[in-house]
Amino acid sequence: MKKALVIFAVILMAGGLLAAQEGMLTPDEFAMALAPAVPPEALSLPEGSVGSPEWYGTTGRFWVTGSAAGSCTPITSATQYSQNFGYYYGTSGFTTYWNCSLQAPSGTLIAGIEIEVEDSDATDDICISLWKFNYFSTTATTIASGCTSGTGQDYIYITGLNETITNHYYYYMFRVWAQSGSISNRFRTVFYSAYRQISPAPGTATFPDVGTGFWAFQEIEALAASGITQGYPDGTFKPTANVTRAQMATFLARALGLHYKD
Ligand SMILES: [Ca+2]
Repeated sequence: MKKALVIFAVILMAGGLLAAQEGMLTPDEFAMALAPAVPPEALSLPEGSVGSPEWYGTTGRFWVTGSAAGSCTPITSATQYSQNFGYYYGTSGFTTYWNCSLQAPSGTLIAGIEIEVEDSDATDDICISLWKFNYFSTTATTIASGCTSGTGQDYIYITGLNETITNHYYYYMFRVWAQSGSISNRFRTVFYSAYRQISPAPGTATFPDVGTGFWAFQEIEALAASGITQGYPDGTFKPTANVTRAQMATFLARALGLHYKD
């Protein structure tokens, strides 16, 4: 009898807790709220590019593709350029060059680059470099570079890069060059693979109740810097308080940049 009373009391307490939390997100609702509401490609990818479903999150690698026709331009007008089934090549007989744009949001971690090529020239090769230019000093730095070798190679893939895009100081560009300037060395598509990152933590805290030693300090500061969270009117963040549906709706609308149709 006593045991039955204890069980009944526990059930009552659980019911009370559930009632107290009415209006808050259940775990399932929370997971659904975080699921992508728009196709990943609708985010800030450059025109003509394709992002993989792994665009979200900091652990999933994604690829961005640029076609030779859409992203690359020859750098001299004196050289004749031609294309065949989307492949670009020079016709001058000497080395020909193209510049290809690379657009990525600041904080993107470039992990690798790839170029689709056709090399059927036993003597000369086709090469690619990834460069960054400092806006203020106009100096160029080579981040990665590679060439085909011999014949039969149909791509160049360079991995192991660790370059964080910082658009405030640099702009980025692929340089492609074909040593023979003939159809024997041609290219069609350039790629980069990357990861998203969370901004490094600042030196001082925005909220007095989220100090620099708090376990979620970096993430909360990143949300605040992005305008997704603004804290309470008294300036605090209340990191251990529950999230209401209204607060979650506000976070999601700000994070996804939701707006009404034209
Ligand atoms: Ca070759």
